Amino acid sequence: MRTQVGIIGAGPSGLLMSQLLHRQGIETVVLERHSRDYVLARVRAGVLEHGFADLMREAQVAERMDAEGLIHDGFDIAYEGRRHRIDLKGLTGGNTVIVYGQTEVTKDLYDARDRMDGIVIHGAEDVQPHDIGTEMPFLTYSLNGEEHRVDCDYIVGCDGFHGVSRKSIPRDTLREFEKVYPMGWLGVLSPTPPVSDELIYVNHERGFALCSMRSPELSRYYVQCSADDRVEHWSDEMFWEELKRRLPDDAASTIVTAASTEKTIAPLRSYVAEPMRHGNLFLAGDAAHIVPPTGAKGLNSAASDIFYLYHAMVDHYRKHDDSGLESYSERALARVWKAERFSWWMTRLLHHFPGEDDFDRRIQKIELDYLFSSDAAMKSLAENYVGLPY
Ligand code: RFL
Ligand code: PHB
Repeated sequence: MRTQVGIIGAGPSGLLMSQLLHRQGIETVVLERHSRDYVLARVRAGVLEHGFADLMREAQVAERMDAEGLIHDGFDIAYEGRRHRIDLKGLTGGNTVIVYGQTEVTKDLYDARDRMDGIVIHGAEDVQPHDIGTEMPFLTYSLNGEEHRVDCDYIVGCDGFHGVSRKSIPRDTLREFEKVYPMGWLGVLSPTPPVSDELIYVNHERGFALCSMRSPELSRYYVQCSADDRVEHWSDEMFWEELKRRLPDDAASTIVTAASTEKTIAPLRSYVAEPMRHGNLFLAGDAAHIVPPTGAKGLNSAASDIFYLYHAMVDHYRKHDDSGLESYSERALARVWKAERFSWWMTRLLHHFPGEDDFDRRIQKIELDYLFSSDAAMKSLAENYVGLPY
């Protein structure tokens, strides 16, 4: 098979890239290791920056997001039993975020790919990029025991943190930065109305908690757990009890609980690989960088990579202008590092860190006191949360 852009991974990054390029007449083939049902069953992100929402509109996949997504003008941070509102809209001169699940984003992208007869190959095993340092890179994979080859101009690695793309860049040209946090997030999906109209991030002495949602009938809740904890250790009752202990009284007394429909533990990690290009292989999304979920920046940073790379590809094919491709890694990393900083800061601000001493706790307390008392500090939080400009 021959195509213009070979894409590894049919998560949100790969599907969005393929959809945007196809609309500009640029051919793509997407190779995905798992089945479509598996990809669609993953419950992950929930908060979309306004820039991401615009990119969904540009890709013409925003109809359902605009109809069913929940526009959030602010959120609460609960600390020492009190709720402090961060007025995103007021503090940023009118910007907001949209609460719309990653599962729905992925579903909308798949539906759009179907309508345009986009090629997405599922169950592709042993995907391997070759000759990425040359003008004629290609991909190989096996499907139902048969070997296949896709020749292309460029390869885009959208295969997430555990993918093959980043690993195919020579070790001595890749620089990695990593911080692993000594905690995880236990997340539950509950078919109940959210406890509050807006998200509540909780800093509690027993650990962080978060009240989020997917729709007016579907809630998403998290509690901080230890890094080596296991889902099997947590019955639903234990989860609800622990969540209620961490919530402010008004929320704890009104929350509606039910049997969970999904329960997972996510590790907390910051990670960046530089550069995001090697020859004709480009990395995008979780394949190149990871953030702890506290700032809701993972999917949003994947989207900004796609924005830069999509425009660079269009300039290449339409105007024979390669400047966007040349500067892709630098431009993407400049924004990625700001999301890394913000996510690290939010994580430090809101979690209980095992081993922290009295000094660390006082610094955290004063950082929160300062935040709630300073318009400038809240403005900084708000402009990062709604998303820095592309
Ligand atoms: P994905 O979603 O991991 O997709 C990668 C795809 O590549 C496939 N793949 C391969 N295919 C072929 N060959 C191989 N060798 C392959 N290896 C892997 C995989 O099967 C998969 O389909 O990466 P992508 O597309 O870059 O998207 C990134 C986002 O998924 C991620 O950043 C977010 O989910 C992070 N995240 C959040 N981000 C936000 O912006 N806002 C949030 O509110 C938010 N909340 C979260 C989150 C992540 C969480 N977890 C579970 C880590 C909450 C949680 C709990
Ligand atoms: C979610 O709804 O899953 C969610 C929301 C905000 C975050 C992280 C996750 O910061």
